[in-house]
Parts: sequence; C-alpha cells; structure tokens
Amino acid sequence: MLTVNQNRVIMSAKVEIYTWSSCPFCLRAKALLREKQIEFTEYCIDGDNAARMAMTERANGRSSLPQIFIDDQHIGGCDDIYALDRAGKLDQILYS
Ligand SMILES: N[C@@H](CCC(=O)N[C@@H](CS)C(=O)NCC(=O)O)C(=O)O
Repeated sequence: MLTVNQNRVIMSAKVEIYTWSSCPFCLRAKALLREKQIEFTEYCIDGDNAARMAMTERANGRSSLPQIFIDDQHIGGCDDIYALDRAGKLDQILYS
C-alpha cells in the first residue's frame, strides 16, 4: 500500500482493524494509526455476531474489540498496538 508520511510517498503495510463504533479502545487504536498517517481498512461489526466469530477465529481466539492485523499478521488489540509503538517496533512492522 502507498502511504503519504511527512510529505513522502512510501510503501506501507496492509492494516485491518475490526471495531465497534462506540468502543473507546477502537477509537484509541484508530487515533494512533491516524496520527501515524497510516491508511487502514475498518470492519465495523456492530451487532454482527457472525463477523465477530470470524474475527475471533482469525485472531486466535481473541474476541474483544478492536482486533488489528498488519499484513495478515495478528497484532492484537488497542493495548497491544500501543505497546508495540512504545517499544519502537510498530514502525518497523508498518514499513518493512
Ligand atoms: N485490552 C483490550 C480491551 C478491549 C476491550 O475491552 N474492548 C471491549 C469493547 S470497548 C470489549 O471487547 N469487551 C468485550 C465484550 O464486550 O464482550 C484492548 O486494549 O484492546
């Protein structure tokens, strides 16, 4: 995927996030991605139990929202993506 970052066009990873519209953790996770100017695909699954079950299977049993995937690799939820960022590992995954 092509992303504009600090006025440069660069390659970045495919980012997907499953959300509920009124979930504070989801809003927080999306805020981090937006802050980094990362484009992402959002699957808002409000009230869709079948979609939640499919997400849970893809997320190795994790059923809380959000669940985040980068290039089809399961990252986890909001706390996980912030922890990766604090550890300086998120940019590495996004731009490798
Ligand atoms: N530690 C998780 C917390 C996520 C969380 O608790 N999300 C709520 C929605 S805001 C949830 O999925 N709760 C489980 C449920 O309602 O079944 C994270 O950082 O993503």
